[in-house]
Parts: sequence; structure tokens; C-alpha cells
Amino acid sequence: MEAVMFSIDIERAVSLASDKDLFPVIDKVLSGKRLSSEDGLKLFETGDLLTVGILANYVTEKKNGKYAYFVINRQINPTNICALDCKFCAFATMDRNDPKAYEMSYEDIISKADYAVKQGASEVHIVGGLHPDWDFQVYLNMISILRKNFPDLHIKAFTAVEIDYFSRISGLSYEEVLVSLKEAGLNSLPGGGAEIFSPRVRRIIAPTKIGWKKYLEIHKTAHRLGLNSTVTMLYGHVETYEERVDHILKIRDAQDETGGFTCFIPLAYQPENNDLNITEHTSGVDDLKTIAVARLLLDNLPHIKAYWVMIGEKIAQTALNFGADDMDGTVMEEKIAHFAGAKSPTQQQKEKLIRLIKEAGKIPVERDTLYNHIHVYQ
Ligand code: V47
Repeated sequence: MEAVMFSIDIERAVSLASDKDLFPVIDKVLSGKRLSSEDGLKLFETGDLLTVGILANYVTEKKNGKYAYFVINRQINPTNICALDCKFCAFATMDRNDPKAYEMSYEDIISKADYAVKQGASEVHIVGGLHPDWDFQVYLNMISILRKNFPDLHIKAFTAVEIDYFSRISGLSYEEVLVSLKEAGLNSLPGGGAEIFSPRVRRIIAPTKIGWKKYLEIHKTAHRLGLNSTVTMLYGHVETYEERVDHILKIRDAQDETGGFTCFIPLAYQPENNDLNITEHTSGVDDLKTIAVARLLLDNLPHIKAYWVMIGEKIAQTALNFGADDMDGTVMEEKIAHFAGAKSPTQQQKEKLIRLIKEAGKIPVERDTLYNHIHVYQ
């Protein structure tokens, strides 16, 4: 194995920690011991952001060296008409006559994927509303038509919330739904829909959405069928630090069972045009701290994503020194965060991602969905 060249002298750096309460946590991290929920809480509550970041960067360099990843991808959201009523969501509508309601045809989806492939995309990321008039076959057809037209494209599609919906409308089990989708050409599941696992928070922000047990059951079933997935956490609204730690540790437990999660993505709450009466964007400090604490708690997850769409390019770039090793990708057409007031662009040039990563002192790697290296920009 290659020796890791660390960016800093870790022993010296952490000896400068200003918060003495962090010393036992620092010892655990340096000796590779698993952190507890109390440790997680201390890391969230400390004012010593730099020590948390230094520790997280140390862990990410141990796992991934100086590599920081991006993917050439496109998001496709086939419809925003949705049977659910999530208070934080500005993208979906329950009303077909709402001027913002839309439905894509199969041709629309193919032409978007075609454009993406011509731009060099290796992945399409497909999520959308739970359309009350579309049966499971409509969603299956999307996958099989894409697979027929683009045999080499990685299709990452449908959150656990959509898989649960397909199961309810088709009468099939989770496993049967996932097997049918896999046979049609699905390669992996995205992590959306996790929000915060706490039932208290879900009652406030997403009262009609499936709970954490079903969310994780679906991901674990997918993993057992050979489908990898990503996993998310929506933060910066009504949740407490304890609830964030609990969410992250439930993911760690699930990963101990299956090992199928490739990446954790903290999603920063976007506050506009929704029914949750919280109008503030998350702070840069909270974004960096959340990424760093996740890196430290999730010792069994290979990658942590700084999603530039929701935290902006500058914080995402800085996060590459606070425990993140991935920036997601070119995205090409982002709707969910932008309907809710995201200030970032809706797409990104590959050259810009490479520059952002290099300026952060890391080595840019174009990856595929499963983190195989496509090109290393030394
Ligand atoms: O499922 C909705 C969240 C998710 C808001 O898997 C909001 O690699 C913030 O899951 N503010 C969609 N978040 C995005 C998503 C995602 C993005 C990039 C990569 C991956 C991956 C997954 O966004 C939704 C929901 O959890 N969301 N509304 C909002 N106002």
C-alpha cells in the first residue's frame, strides 16, 4: 500500500486545540477508535471548528490520500407532481394545474440523457415526484428505454421513498421492485429522502413520508441485491445536534450490516418557496462542521460529499480540507435546490471543478458512480 503523505503534522496541530473537552475524542481519532454518540455531540457543540476540521481532514487523507473526486453527470427529474406533502420541498406540487407542474415524456428523458452522454457523462441521476397517475410500468419503462439507448451509462435512479411508492402501487415487495428495476437496467440508488430520521422531526417536516426504518430497509435490500447506494441527511431546519448524531449513527449501523453505501451527502436546507417557516440559509461554519463530524463518525463509509449545489462552490471547495473528498459533479440541470432558493449555478463545467479541487490542494479525479478512477489530473 502507498504511504499517505499528510497535509499537516497532525500531532502538533491537535496539540493546539483550544477546547480541552475534545482531548479524549482526539485520542480516539488518532488511535483509530470508533467514536460514540457523546463524542459526536461534543464535536458538534465545540467552538473549535479548526480542530474538528483538522481531524476530519486527517481521516479523509488516511482513507483517500489527496484525491478529491468529481463525476460528469446529469440530473433528470421526470416530474414534480407528487402525492407527498413535505413542508421543506419547493420543487414538488400536489396540484396538476399548478403553473409549475410538469411531466416529461420518454423522448424528453432520452434527449436529456443523450445531451449528457455527448458532454461525456458517465452517470444520470434520476429522481422525481410520486406521480399519482403513473403506474410502476411507467418508471420501469424509463429505465429500460434509457438502458436500450445508452448501454454504458450508469443509471442511478429512484430514492427509497420512490421504491416504497412503487411497492405500494404495484403490490410487489421491496425486493421484487428492486429486482425488476435492476433487470430493466438500474445500476444504483441515490440517497435522497432520508431527511432526518428522528420521528419528531419527520412529523414536522415530512409527515406523510416513510420513516427511517423503511428507508434503511430499502437501502439494505438494494445492497443485498448488488445495488450500491448513497445516503443523505437534510440539516439546518428544526433538528437538534442530538438528532443529527442519531441519524449519522443509524447509517453507520446499517453500513456495518451491508457495506453497500458508497458516500454520505449532507444536504443543507434551502429556505425559499416552501411551507416550513424557516427562512435562514445554513451558515458556512455549520456546513463545514457537519461535513467534518460526519467524516469522523462514519468510519465505515468510504466517501463524504460536499454538494456544491447546496453549500455553494466556495464552501464546497473549503470542505475538501474539512473531511470531504467528493464534490458531486457537473449536474447539468438542477431543480430541487434551486426551486428552494439555492444561490449556486444550476450546472458546473468540468474545468471549474478541476480548478476548485486543485486550489484546495487536492488531486482532482474524475470518477464513475462507484468511485473507479476515469482520469487523474495530477
Ligand atoms: O430528496 C428537498 C432534499 C433531495 C430541499 O445521492 C432539499 O449522490 C435542501 O438527494 N433544501 C434531493 N434539500 C437531492 C439529493 C441528492 C443530491 C445530490 C447527490 C445525491 C446523491 C443526492 O434534496 C431530496 C430532499 O432530501 N431537498 N428540498 C430543500 N428545500
